[in-house]
Amino acid sequence: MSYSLVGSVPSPFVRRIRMLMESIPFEFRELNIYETDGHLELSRLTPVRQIPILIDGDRTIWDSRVIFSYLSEKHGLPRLTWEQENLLTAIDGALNSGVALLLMKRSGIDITAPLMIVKRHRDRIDSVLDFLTPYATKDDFRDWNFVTMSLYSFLDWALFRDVISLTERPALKDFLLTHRERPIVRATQIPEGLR
Ligand SMILES: N[C@@H](CCC(=O)N[C@@H](CS)C(=O)NCC(=O)O)C(=O)O
Repeated sequence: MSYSLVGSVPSPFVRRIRMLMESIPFEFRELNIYETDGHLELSRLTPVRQIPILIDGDRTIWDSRVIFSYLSEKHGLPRLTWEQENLLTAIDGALNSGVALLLMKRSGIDITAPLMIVKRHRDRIDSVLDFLTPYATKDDFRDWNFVTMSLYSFLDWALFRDVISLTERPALKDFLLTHRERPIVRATQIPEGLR
């Protein structure tokens, strides 16, 4: 076995790679990036200081989307269509905004306050969820591929962190229900105790 994946259990960027690697053997190196030791190890591995990181022998790959491309090439995974690339870009936009909101919350910023920075991130998430809703009712989103893995990881994480609500979005709730019982979804579940 050659791969090591460095990341944390709750991170949605890491989770989608763990899902992608369901049938690819790897060692999972868990890192708490918010603790001193974890942060030191992180800065040793990447100047960007973000997880996930994939280590393949002498090669280190940063960024989940690049890791996806790297593994796709090495393992001959199906290429994404340009429409799927756009869907991924939309999901990544929402993910980055979700992470930014969580970091603001942890920095003591009220993320319900009428602040421009908060509104920009919230609006981006809402716009992406509006855009994705019609797809969620189509057969495409019943497939299990990197797009649906990414969407599942985002929605489940954002609900867990109270960054979004799906009360008014039944189609997206149904999307989560469709995939919830998959063995890899269960195996990578965010433990309640991590809250
Ligand atoms: N574009 C990156 C984003 C990864 C990212 O934002 N990871 C978060 C964890 S979910 C992180 O490492 N944050 C570091 C920090 O907050 O200091 C990717 O796709 O891998």
